[in-house]
Amino acid sequence: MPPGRESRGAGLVPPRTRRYIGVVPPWTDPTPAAALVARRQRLLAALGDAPALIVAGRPRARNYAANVYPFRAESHFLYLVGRALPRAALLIDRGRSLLFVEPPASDDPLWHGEIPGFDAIRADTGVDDVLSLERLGDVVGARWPEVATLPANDEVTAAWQSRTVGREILARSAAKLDGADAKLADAMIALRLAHDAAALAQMRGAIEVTTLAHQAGARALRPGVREAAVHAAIDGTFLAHGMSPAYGSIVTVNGEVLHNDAHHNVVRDGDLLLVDAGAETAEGWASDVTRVFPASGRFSATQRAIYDVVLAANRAAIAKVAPGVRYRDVHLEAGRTIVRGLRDLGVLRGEVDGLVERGAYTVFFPHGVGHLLGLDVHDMEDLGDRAGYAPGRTRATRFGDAYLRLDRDLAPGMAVTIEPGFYQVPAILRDATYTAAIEGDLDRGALARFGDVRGIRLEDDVLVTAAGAEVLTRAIPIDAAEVEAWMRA
Ligand SMILES: [Mn+2]
Repeated sequence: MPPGRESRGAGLVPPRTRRYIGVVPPWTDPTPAAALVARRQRLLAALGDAPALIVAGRPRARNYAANVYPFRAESHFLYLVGRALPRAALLIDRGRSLLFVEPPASDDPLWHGEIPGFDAIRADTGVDDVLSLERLGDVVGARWPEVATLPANDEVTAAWQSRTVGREILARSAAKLDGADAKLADAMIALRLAHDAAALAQMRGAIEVTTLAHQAGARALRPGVREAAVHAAIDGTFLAHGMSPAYGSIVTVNGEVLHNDAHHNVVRDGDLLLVDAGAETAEGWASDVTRVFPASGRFSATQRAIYDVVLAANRAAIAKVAPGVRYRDVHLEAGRTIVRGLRDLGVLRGEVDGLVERGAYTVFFPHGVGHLLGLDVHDMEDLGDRAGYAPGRTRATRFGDAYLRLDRDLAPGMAVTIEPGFYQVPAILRDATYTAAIEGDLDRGALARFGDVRGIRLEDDVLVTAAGAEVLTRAIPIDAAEVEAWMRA
């Protein structure tokens, strides 16, 4: 459905009437203790008597120890504890949840203000008890070999955690999960694949701020500005609402560079600006949205033609999202729609089926149609493909399809992105490795007419529901005419 006024979600006032940066910001409430208790109980039920330790991780130094990057706790810890407590560890054992935290140093109140006491943390998180981290060894005793853990985010942190908690914690890069660790990972995956109401409240909050951010970016855009100015409007909106970027915001006139992190280019009249930016709440819940804006405020005819092909792929893929549908088939539906659209524009020749079989879409759409979304923008990819790929399924070997990050049967409560694209990547188009299979079907003269389109990606966040799908990002205009109107608003 086009994102008209009537299609906006309950509680979302149309952005035109809601310019409340610095007035009454939508500030996502912390996940209530009762919801955290319920998550831990579900994990307990899955693990039985097996003890599990989930660590928060530690702040990482930028240069010297006292100057650290903003602390971002491990996502499994955030899922179960909801608060970013540096160096803390949650022990699930014998039916109880024990949270071990580092007691404040005597001069911490000087540098950091008053620190919440153990009782306050217990009430806030609903754990059975909060204890000093140094007691963890005594509580676990001789049972360390039985305690399951999950890999930490780097080797330094893993080594630090191992020393602190008393058993080896694997660095993510070296992780080969087995035994109790694998069982814990699978239990966490099962829990986190189906988002509960509290998770969805966080994600909806992130999306609401992302909506404001994209609009702020669209309003900052005009010929002559630098990408950096639009980037600042977007990330500034996240910060103004107590959130942060869920990943490095992509704001670029070179949309064909998939993960472009440069922001120095001056935007010219006639450019398209690709914006892939999503907010993350204080608890780590993410959104992930891509839109494409014409610098002049109007798409050219050629830009509009390709835009509508990508939009058709976005809509066809979303229309396919429903419980029981294999996500790979959603990806293929997007690819097929891209092929049909390019054939109708004369860029490709021949039958759609044959073109799809030969991978014609991968030349222009060389990535997967999306991924899981939740606490991580690629949710649970800290566990590799264990979360994204159902047991027995593995990545395709063909270029393009091999980048598909998710191949599960969809189920209610899953959140996924749908993000087809069209890119003219010189490194692909000039290399027969990628184009040989379709060279005879590719009209390069026709393609050249679309030279003012370097990259277009249209990404929505979609919740799988019992009835089918809910587009969580529907308040962000995607229809080309509505995007143009939004820029003028
Ligand atoms: Mn994405």
